[in-house]
Amino acid sequence: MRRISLSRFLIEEQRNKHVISSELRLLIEVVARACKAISIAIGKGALADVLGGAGADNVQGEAQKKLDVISNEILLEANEWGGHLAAMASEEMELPHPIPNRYPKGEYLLLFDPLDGSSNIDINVSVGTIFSVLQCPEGMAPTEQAFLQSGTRQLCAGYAVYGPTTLLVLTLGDGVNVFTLDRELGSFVLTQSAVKIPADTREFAINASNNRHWEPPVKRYVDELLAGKDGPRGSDFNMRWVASMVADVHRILCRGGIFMYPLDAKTREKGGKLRLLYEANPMAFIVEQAGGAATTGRQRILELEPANLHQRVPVILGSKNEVERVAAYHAG
Ligand code: P6P
Repeated sequence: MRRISLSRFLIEEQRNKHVISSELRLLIEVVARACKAISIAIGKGALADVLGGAGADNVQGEAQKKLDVISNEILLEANEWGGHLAAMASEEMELPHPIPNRYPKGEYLLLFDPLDGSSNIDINVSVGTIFSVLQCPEGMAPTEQAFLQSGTRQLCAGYAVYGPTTLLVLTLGDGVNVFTLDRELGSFVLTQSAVKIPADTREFAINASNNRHWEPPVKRYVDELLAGKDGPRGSDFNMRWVASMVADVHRILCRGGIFMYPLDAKTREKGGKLRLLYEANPMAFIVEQAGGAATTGRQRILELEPANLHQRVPVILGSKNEVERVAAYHAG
């Protein structure tokens, strides 16, 4: 594996394959730099008084962690001056963040969950940043309406996972590549190219405490896995649930698996648990680019037409054959 920097990778993608513009290349580099700063802030933990609650709830009605607010601020400040964005939207902000008039505006829209899985922060479990890039529609003001585009319109999506190592996982619509933060160099270095998710798996991820709330297709699917080699699947299955989507998705990217946060009696009223625009869509784009599949159970996530910025959606993604089986059970 040639050890090239993220910057060189992006320049070569731009020069040789024309998959990105120089403005989009700048956007990705700025986001990557912000993720480095978030990684450093998280790494200080109790030493820098950044753990614990921020003393307020976010637009989702969830108690904000100090690092939720810090990560959000880092991404806003890193991106607002560069001239590449029309606006930004975040899980932590009710409305889109316009680019201040003192800075030039660009053609791209950046959406992010600045710190996903932050309930794990205080127990030192991996968390991450998820981001997605759209084009601002020609002649449209960069208000909420401009962000309401289906996931198939994404130009780029990625996540950083802050774990034993800090990784940046990126797709430009041309496959999935993984970069590892070299802390001595201070830059992300290409460590895995053209990632492929195995089509089959013996590992599933779901919050099993919701079992009594599941719809019949999900209950049937999970019961069959739990029945193991004596059951209809004829194999034993393993279960993992980190409760940090970035960590669970990254495991699936590395060794296969199926991740499920399905619609259930608890989340039905809200439409699901996870957010479409800055969690499900970027992850679905990455998973499909790695040969996996991503569905609500009833339709392909990337084809959903968003109704609002913080819309929630059921998510079933990962190894293609398993995701298709769950979708078939819903259709049946
Ligand atoms: P539960 C984290 O809060 C998150 O949004 C995802 O990262 C994660 O997969 C899910 O919620 C965990 O939800 O209900 O198991 O705590």
